[in-house]
Amino acid sequence: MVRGACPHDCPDTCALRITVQDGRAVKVQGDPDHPPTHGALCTKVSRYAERTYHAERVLTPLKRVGAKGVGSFVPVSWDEALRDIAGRLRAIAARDPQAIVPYSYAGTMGLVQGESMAARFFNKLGASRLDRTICSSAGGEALVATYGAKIGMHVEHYARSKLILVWGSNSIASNLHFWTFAQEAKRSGAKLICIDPRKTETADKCHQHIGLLPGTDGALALGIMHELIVNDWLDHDYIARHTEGWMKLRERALGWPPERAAATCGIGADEVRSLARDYGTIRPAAIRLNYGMQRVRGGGNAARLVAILPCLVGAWRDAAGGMLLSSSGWFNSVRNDSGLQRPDLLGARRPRIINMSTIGDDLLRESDAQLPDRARFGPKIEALLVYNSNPVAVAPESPKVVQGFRREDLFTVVLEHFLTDTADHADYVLPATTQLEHLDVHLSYGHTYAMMNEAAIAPLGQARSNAQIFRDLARHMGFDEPCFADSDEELARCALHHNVDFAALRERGWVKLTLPDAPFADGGFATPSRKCIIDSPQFGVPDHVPNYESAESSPELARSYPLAMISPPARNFLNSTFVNVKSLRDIEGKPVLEMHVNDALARGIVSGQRVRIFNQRGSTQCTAVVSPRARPGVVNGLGIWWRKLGVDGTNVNEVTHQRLTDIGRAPSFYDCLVEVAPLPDTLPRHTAA
Ligand SMILES: Nc1nc2c(c(=O)[nH]1)N[C@H]1C(S)=C(S)[C@@H](COP(=O)(O)OP(=O)(O)OC[C@H]3O[C@@H](n4cnc5c(=O)[nH]c(N)nc54)[C@H](O)[C@@H]3O)O[C@H]1N2
Ligand SMILES: Nc1nc2c(c(=O)[nH]1)N[C@H]1C(S)=C(S)[C@@H](COP(=O)(O)OP(=O)(O)OC[C@H]3O[C@@H](n4cnc5c(=O)[nH]c(N)nc54)[C@H](O)[C@@H]3O)O[C@H]1N2
Ligand SMILES: [Mo]
Repeated sequence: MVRGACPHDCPDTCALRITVQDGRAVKVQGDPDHPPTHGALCTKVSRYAERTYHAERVLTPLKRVGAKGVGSFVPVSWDEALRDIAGRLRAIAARDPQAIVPYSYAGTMGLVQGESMAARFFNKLGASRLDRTICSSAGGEALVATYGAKIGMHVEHYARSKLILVWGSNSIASNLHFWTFAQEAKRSGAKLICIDPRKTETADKCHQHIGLLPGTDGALALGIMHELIVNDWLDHDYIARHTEGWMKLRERALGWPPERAAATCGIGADEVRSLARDYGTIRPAAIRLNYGMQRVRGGGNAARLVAILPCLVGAWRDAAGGMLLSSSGWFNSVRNDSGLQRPDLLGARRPRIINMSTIGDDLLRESDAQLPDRARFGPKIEALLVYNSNPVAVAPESPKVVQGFRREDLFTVVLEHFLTDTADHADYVLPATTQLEHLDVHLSYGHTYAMMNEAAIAPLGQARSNAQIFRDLARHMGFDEPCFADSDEELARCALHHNVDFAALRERGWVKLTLPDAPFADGGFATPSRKCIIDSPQFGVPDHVPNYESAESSPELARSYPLAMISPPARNFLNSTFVNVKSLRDIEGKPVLEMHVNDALARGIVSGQRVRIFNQRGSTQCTAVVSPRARPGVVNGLGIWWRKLGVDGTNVNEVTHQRLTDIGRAPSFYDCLVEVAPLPDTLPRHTAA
């Protein structure tokens, strides 16, 4: 048995036990001793061995021979690939290293196989820096502005809550191990309320579902505050001692009676009233906020408003009350990012920053060296090195992303397990190891344990770990600082400060941080004043910020494209990962669009029919499912399919846009108007019984 950690971008970061027989991983199970994992894995990760031994794994370096996007490659040796890549990068760097851009996200959340040797490599090179905003930076920066860090409740304590608001989270699909604690609370009599435009499988299991319009959570929070004020359900002592700026927000909230909030949210005023009564009167009251609610223009403001709620009612006084959006900030004092990433290798250089969420536009931009400094983009992007991400499938507004990746004058290297939509556009694909084949150290954004992942098996074929590939590239570039020789094990040892006992981490597989049970019972937020910041010096007093695209904010656009589309994850995929694992794809079937019966009827659409989703940016085809999971006016396009495994070689990001959130420069995937039309002659055929 080998101890591992799940590498995926998920709050749960499960502890794994891998059974190896004759050098082959035969079983991947959850560690029964690790409290949050509790011996259980999701369906996807229990199939991890199937993914690792998949017949289509890329196991040798590949060089492109066909057109970009077609996916025709020939195998080449590591030496040939590395020499050619280093030569190409050296030539570009000689003109301006900022023309080289790293593109990575959380394909693995590991500290070693994420930004360690890779960061050292790009720092030394002086490449563009990447603003990694594609997922959580709106809510994350909102939390930092409010609490001073991304910190909150311990997940285990939800088991004792009496009220749980599951807010913008399909926990059963994407935060299963929190859900186990919520179920325990439910069995002990807690009330569970789900706040989500989609009636998810999680909503089905809650006592109440509030199906608001996407991007209206700020208005709902203000409506709740109105009721807390007028019914005097406030904890005046907590507010006075542990918050800053309440009087200004109080005044704003008084302008949001339930009727106004309800009209904005597209729900009933009684729903706002009863939600506020529950929140104002049931103790302990806990909120599990998740990132689904911040993928809209006003996501940052909305997250701030929700984060303020537990202070207003003093919910933090109890360990089983408060809120959790992310726990990652609890690790700030243990992670050694600068040791791992070596920003000192930049010297005095401060390369430009490219936002990963606007890669579509940025790949299509020309150099504009003649413009004044402030407006400058800098050099045209000439090379992209992609690892731990599949941008052609996951980045917004894919018509532009694809056009960018197809540029003949762009040199693209992709480190991957599979020929993804992105890898299909590469000049070189380099075979990377999976979590079973390499060493890593993990932290979590849903619990408070540091985790170890040992290599369970030898790398398959010629696969190399990301850290190894960047070590090899550094050697070919002639980078001779000793830090470029650090092994994966040395990187793992360097990932955490000495306040975490590395030997104990290795021995046990995980180490829990020492933290107070009720972290803000007596204030003590991570802000300079130790108070919760309501009136932020940077962002002011939070407000409801309407979507970019909605009947409220863009009535003209809404006449042509009257349906709001959200595109949350399909349960059996992890973003675009696992879409090519057949047993999981079989469960999901095909790309679907859930529609309310009224919206379907109005368009002559029936369940099972192929439809076209379109707007001014593009169009994508999928199968309509007329379903109570969709509310009127909102359609749910479950993601994120590989384009080439979809219906017409595209996916939902064909229609999403690149405009950024109010806080955190993040994409607004769920702030998107579309129209849907049936495709002729695509009714499902019924064979006579
Ligand atoms: N099975 C599975 N698990 C995953 C993932 C996956 O792809 N599949 N992805 C992982 C990743 S990268 C992340 S970031 C997390 C994502 O998990 P979450 O943070 O939970 O975010 P989403 O899944 O985007 O959305 C969660 C819910 O928010 C709802 N939602 C959409 N718009 C709004 C809104 O405006 N307001 C409110 N209140 N709700 C809204 C969606 O309908 C959805 O049910 O999950 C991780 N876990
Ligand atoms: N429309 C829409 N778009 C979305 C979202 C949405 O809800 N709706 N969600 C957004 C969110 S929350 C996120 S986080 C992003 C996610 O976007 P990405 O971070 O790109 O996530 P994945 O699609 O899972 O792709 C990760 C890739 O990394 C590869 N990988 C895994 N481990 C390793 C490794 O060790 N080495 C190397 N070299 N490769 C590895 C996997 O094979 C996989 O192809 O997508 C965003 N896009
Ligand atoms: Mo994410």
